[in-house]
Amino acid sequence: MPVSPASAPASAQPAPAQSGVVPAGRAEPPPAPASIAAEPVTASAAQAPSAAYVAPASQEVAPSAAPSAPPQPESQPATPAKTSWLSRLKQGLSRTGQSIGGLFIGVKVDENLFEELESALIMADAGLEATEKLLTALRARVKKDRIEDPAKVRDALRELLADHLRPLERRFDVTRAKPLVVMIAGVNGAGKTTSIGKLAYTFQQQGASVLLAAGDTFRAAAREQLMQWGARNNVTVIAQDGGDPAAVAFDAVNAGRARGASVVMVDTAGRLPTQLHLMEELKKIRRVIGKADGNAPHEVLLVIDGNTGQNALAQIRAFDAAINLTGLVVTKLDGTAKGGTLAAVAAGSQGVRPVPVYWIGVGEGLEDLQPFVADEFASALLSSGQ
Ligand SMILES: Nc1nc2c(ncn2[C@@H]2O[C@H](COP(=O)(O)OP(=O)(O)OP(=O)(O)O)[C@@H](O)[C@H]2O)c(=O)[nH]1
Ligand SMILES: [Mg+2]
Repeated sequence: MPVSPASAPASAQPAPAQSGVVPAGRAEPPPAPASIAAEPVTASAAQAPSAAYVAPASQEVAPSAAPSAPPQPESQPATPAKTSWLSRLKQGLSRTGQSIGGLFIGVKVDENLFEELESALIMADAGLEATEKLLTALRARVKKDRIEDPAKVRDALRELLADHLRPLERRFDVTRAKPLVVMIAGVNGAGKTTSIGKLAYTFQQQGASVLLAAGDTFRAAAREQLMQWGARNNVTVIAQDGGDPAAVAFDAVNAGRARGASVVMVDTAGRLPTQLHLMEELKKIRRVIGKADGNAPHEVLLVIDGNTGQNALAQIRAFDAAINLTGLVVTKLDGTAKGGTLAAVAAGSQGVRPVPVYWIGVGEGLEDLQPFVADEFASALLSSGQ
């Protein structure tokens, strides 16, 4: 659970259930006419005729202060040194016991070292393709440059790994549409809601106004978790008491447009790719968002727990097939994650599309979601943790 807001506005409490809850099994909403889309989503819209798809049930949980007020992270330092999250990443990635960086200490540069490196990369979930590619290039580099110092071999591998990972590096452009509609999906507990909370903070720091949609309508606790993040960041949350997550997403996109929000982020319930009906539901959410705004969702992000290992590839493949991903968020890299998975993604292992990695999560604080930078990641992966 995220930290509770130190001073959650009273209005951030979930409103009581309303009579206008979207009936289960309702047909998909039609595209919203412009006049309807311009309506702000309010609780009173519950009285709207059911034929009109105007936020019949979504509740708006607005922060008590002006939405433009700056976020007030209570327990976070304003600007923690970058070194602090980098060192957390390094520590996290080197804690596996198979630390690749450690292999270079006090050894000779010989075939034995290459073999150890090969095993370590595979153990770190880098996959066969990436491991072979990196080792072949490293052997060639060592030979060509006649490298005899193991530390220099490590530098060479770091460079090769960074080059290998660089195609995954992509800057997230929050201004390329208004509102930029971002749909977030992933398996249970991957860190979706927490990442949305951190991103809300990050986007606000960049001057963007944010609106959140509580598309995880299965659990009241999930809605409340997002509301807490909303209160903490001082942003409005569009939520509904049970009902159809696609309807909440639809309402939120319309609300975002009506009030000129820069970003609308749609949370979704965790699901396994094997739960086919839930994957269908995800496709529906995506489709219905497109009915509220023909170009949306502009970003479709998969959140992956960094500890997932090779199964991450299967997750990416399945979610990509269902909802056409535009980016990844990899969380919990501060823990015991091996981190090599991203090398496997970059290599297109197991038929995965190398989906860009926008952010990596290195902790539970507001500023612990950082842009993925190939150079930094490669350094952390090859650090001996010292
Ligand atoms: N250490 C660490 N913990 C994280 C990170 N990101 C998320 N978590 C924790 O992981 C747990 C699950 O996070 P949620 O955001 O609730 O995950 P979710 O994907 O929304 O979960 P469901 O909605 O239940 O599917 C929480 O305890 C988070 O604090 C991270 O980068 N580092
Ligand atoms: Mg969640």
